[in-house]
Order: sequence, then C-alpha cells, then structure tokens
Amino acid sequence: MAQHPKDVVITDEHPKSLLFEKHAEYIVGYSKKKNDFEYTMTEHFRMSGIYWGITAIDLLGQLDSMDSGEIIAFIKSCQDTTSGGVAPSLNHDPHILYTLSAVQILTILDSLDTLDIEGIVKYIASLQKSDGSFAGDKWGEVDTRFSFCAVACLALLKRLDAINVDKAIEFVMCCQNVDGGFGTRPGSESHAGQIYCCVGLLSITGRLHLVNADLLGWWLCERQLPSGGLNGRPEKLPDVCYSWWVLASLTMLGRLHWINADKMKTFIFATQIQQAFGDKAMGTTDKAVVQLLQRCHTLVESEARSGRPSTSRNEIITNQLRTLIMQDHQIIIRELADEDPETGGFTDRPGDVVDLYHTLFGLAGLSLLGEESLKMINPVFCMPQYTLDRIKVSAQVLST
Ligand code: GRG
Repeated sequence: MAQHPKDVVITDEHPKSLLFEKHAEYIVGYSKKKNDFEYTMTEHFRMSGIYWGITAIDLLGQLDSMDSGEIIAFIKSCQDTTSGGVAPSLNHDPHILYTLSAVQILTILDSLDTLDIEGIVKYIASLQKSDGSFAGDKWGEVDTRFSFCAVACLALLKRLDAINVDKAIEFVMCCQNVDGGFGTRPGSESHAGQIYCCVGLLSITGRLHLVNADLLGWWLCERQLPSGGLNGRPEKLPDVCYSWWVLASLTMLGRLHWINADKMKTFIFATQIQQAFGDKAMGTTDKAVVQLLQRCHTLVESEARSGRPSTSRNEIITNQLRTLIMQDHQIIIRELADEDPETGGFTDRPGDVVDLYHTLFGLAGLSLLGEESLKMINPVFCMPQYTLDRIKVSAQVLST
C-alpha cells in the first residue's frame, strides 16, 4: 500500500510487545523526580498529570507503588475554599479540568471524602450558562470538553441533580456536524477529542440514541491510517492519544470492531521509547532539526485543545519557545538514552519523546483492545472499571 502523505513508518526496530515493567518504572520514577526540568515545567497541569499517572499505574496493577498519602494531601491543598473548584497546583486558579482530575484520582484512591464535595458541586453548577454550555472557569471560555468534565464529575459524585442536564445535552447536540462528529462549539470542526467528550456526555446521561452511530462510527474508523495509528481529524498525523479518544468513542457506540485492532496494536507498541534515541539517532542532521521543529509546532498548538493551557499566542515568543523546546528535548532525549536505552513510557508517535499523557492513553487504548496484562478500563470515565463498580456508577454503551 502506498504511504499516506501524513503518516509514519513503523520498522522492525520498533517494539512489538508491551514493555510492561518499563512503564511502571517510568511512572513511579516520574513522580519521584520533583526537581527535574520536565516535572517543573508541568506544574500548570499537575493535577491532570497525577490523574494520568495514577490511572496508568493502576491499569498496570501497581497502584500501591505510588505515595497515595502525599497525593491526597496535595489535592486537598488545591481546593479553592471560596469557589469550591480545584486548581492544577498550589498558587494556580481553579478550573473544571483539574476539578474532574481531582475527583477521578480520589475515586481511584477511594478517598473522595478528602474534598469539600458541596463546594465542588456549587463550583460546577456556577459554570453552567443559560444555553446549557459550561465555561471552564471564571474567565468564561466555553468548550464541549468542559460540558463533559461537568457531567462526568457530577456523575462520579452522584450529584447530576445540581445542573440542568437537558440543557447540557441540548448544547452538545448543537455542536454536532453534518459528518456526524462534534466540535468545541456550534459550527466548529469535528475533532476526535471533542467527539469523545460529547459522546461521553450522552453516554453518562443515557442519550446515545441522539447520535447517528453508523455515520459517526464511519467517520471515526476512517481516522485509521496505513501505519495502524489514528489521527484526530482528516489530513493530520497519527497520535497515540487517539487510540483513546477514537477507540473509546467507538466502544461507546458499539463499533470498536470497525477498526483494524492488530494494526492499531502494532502502532501503539511502536510508540514505546526504545534504543533509537541513542547518540546515533540524535545526529543533528537538517532533516532531524526540521522534524523536531514541526513537532514543537504541533506541541505548542496542541496545548489549548488538550487542556494544557497555551503558553502564548504571540508569534515571536512562540518561535523562541519552539527553539528552546527543541534544545530541551535534545537534552532530555540524551539524558534518557544515557540513563537507560530502554526507558518506559509512550510517545505521541514513533521517534518522539515520552510523557505521562501519552503513556496513559497508549495503555488505555490497549486495555480497550483487550490487552490481558492490563486492568479493564471504562470507556466513558477513562478510569479502571473496578473503581466505578465500587461506587456503583455506570454509563450507557450501545450494543454491537
Ligand atoms: C477524563 C480522559 C478524560 C478527559 C477529560 C480534557 C478532556 C476531558 C478531553 C480532551 C479531549 C480532546 C480535545 C483531546 C484532543 C487532544 C489533542 C491531541 C489535541 C491536539 O489537537 P491538534 O489540533 O492536533 O493540535 P491534531 O491531532 O488535530 O493535529
């Protein structure tokens, strides 16, 4: 088959199976290296970082290796006593994204009583607007991601009565496009991440019948490229995180079997870090520099959509940042390669740098595909299924 112009090549050198132990080492190690450059630079989305790490390590069956006491104390210190919302870290503003992450972590750790639950309920209800949409925080940006966060969070707390659920559904349905997908707001382009949020909201509220499952299922399975990887919308590169956003949506719609699971697994396995990051691979050829620049460009632009706040919209600063990120990536890659040529974790696509975000969604995608060495994941809440069974929370999934 001819190579897709926006795809990657998977070679014999890429890993072909799950580097199980390496991933556990990577996640536990990450939480302990608090003075590392990467740890410091992720402070502004720390709460979600902890959620990605805790969920991933639980899928690997090694939750006990995390310091749950330290995490619980940290979360408690991040709840804003005035608004009731939870901040990503100390001295940051509360936001609905991190409020959901905090509730997810505490549900996994069976410690929800750590938080002022009424404060959280009040905070989320205060963010709903008259058209049913949700702002992410007091500054008012509206996005279907925040609708999902609100409904998922309240469902976990069993307090959906605190918002107008019918209006929330009405708003999400206004964001549906003719291709069957959903965007951030009415009229905006369909994107797999937003589709997950909208389908997830409809699943939690038992309204999946409002979706044209065949049309949307078709759009979603068309995201699979010849490499086996999935992109988030047409003409874009594959990224392992879509093995969550797309596969979870297809699972809710009862159409997971519409993608090629073997090719999908090949792609996900290939996004695990490996020896190719040694000095030889890091030769600073023009091609490598161009690739890194392209990658940094994508990273900066991804921030807003992925829930990781954008660093700056100023083009000059953004360009300077790209250069810096490029240099830092080279240093990190070299350090990783020197320390251990087979460090764990997942990258967005083969040949890039690992992070916790892609590590969770790589593992979560494999769990959806039935990887037996991993715990089963819930396709709606992106949490280990047993944690939802424990609190007796379920959501609608269409039959195949
Ligand atoms: C509990 C799992 C969970 C989620 C909470 C925040 C959130 C709810 C969902 C985010 C869904 C989303 C929008 C995911 C997409 C993330 C991403 C990789 C965005 C990149 O966007 P672009 O446009 O990249 O930069 P593409 O791949 O389109 O080139």
